[in-house]
Amino acid sequence: MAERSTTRRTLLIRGAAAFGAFSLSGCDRIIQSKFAHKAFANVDALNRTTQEAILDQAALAPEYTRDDLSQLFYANGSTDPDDADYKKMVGERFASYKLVVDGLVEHPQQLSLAELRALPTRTQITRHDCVEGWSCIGEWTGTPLAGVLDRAVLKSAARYVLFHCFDTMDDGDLSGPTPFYGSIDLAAARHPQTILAYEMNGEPLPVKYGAPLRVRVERQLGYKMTKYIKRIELVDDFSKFGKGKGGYWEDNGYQWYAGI
Ligand SMILES: Nc1nc2c(c(=O)[nH]1)N[C@H]1C(S)=C(S)[C@@H](COP(=O)(O)O)O[C@H]1N2
Ligand SMILES: [Mo]
Repeated sequence: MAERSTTRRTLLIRGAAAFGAFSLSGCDRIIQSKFAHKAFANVDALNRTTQEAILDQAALAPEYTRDDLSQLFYANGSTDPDDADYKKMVGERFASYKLVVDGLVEHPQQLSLAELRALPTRTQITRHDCVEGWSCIGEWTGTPLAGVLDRAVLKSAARYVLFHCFDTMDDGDLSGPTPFYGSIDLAAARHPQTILAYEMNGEPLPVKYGAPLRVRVERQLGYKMTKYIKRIELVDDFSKFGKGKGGYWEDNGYQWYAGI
């Protein structure tokens, strides 16, 4: 499948077409988050303030048991990046992978997968809700992002965590491939369920789901769960990245704050 070159329209069509398959795949339509969504559909800044006021950002997302795991977890957006540097890393099973943490930090980091695995571990079984209307339950193992930020020691000006990725998106226009990126604020970054996941369902994170490292931001929608992370940059402002809205999907119309 040419997952990389999908436009929003084809994604939406595919999302709708895929609905029928979910009862078979073990994934389901979003139920709980529907109200929050509809109610705050359009306005961005207002949306964010309102949602932050109404939703308790510190509350934990529900956790499930292994019996609840979706038999088939739907994959969305990039699922097989064909970017040259990424392909090379897949070929060597990410042996030379180093997560870079830099920007507004006192101690920039370069962490291999072995080093990330040696940090405190957290496993959680949670429900992933995609804005297109499907949900799947998966088990994620990784290290809390808060601990990684603490190692790097944030400068006081740091306000957002920006994720730079290996994958690029082809929007079908003449501007060429757009690097995928995403961002969250420090409250989301320090939430106890926000982890840099290197395992899914007890196995090393498959390419489809964001190998070698993706973030889980369990109180927000699927498009905030950035996959294929190569660099984490601490910034005071994200307006100078991409088209300025804080992420690839946000640049294409989705809201920056996607609380559920
Ligand atoms: N790097 C990257 N991260 C991404 C995307 C993407 O295309 N590229 N798609 C997002 C969307 S819209 C969703 S719903 C989830 C899908 O994660 P999954 O493939 O594990 O289901 O990843 C999110 N993170
Ligand atoms: Mo999504």
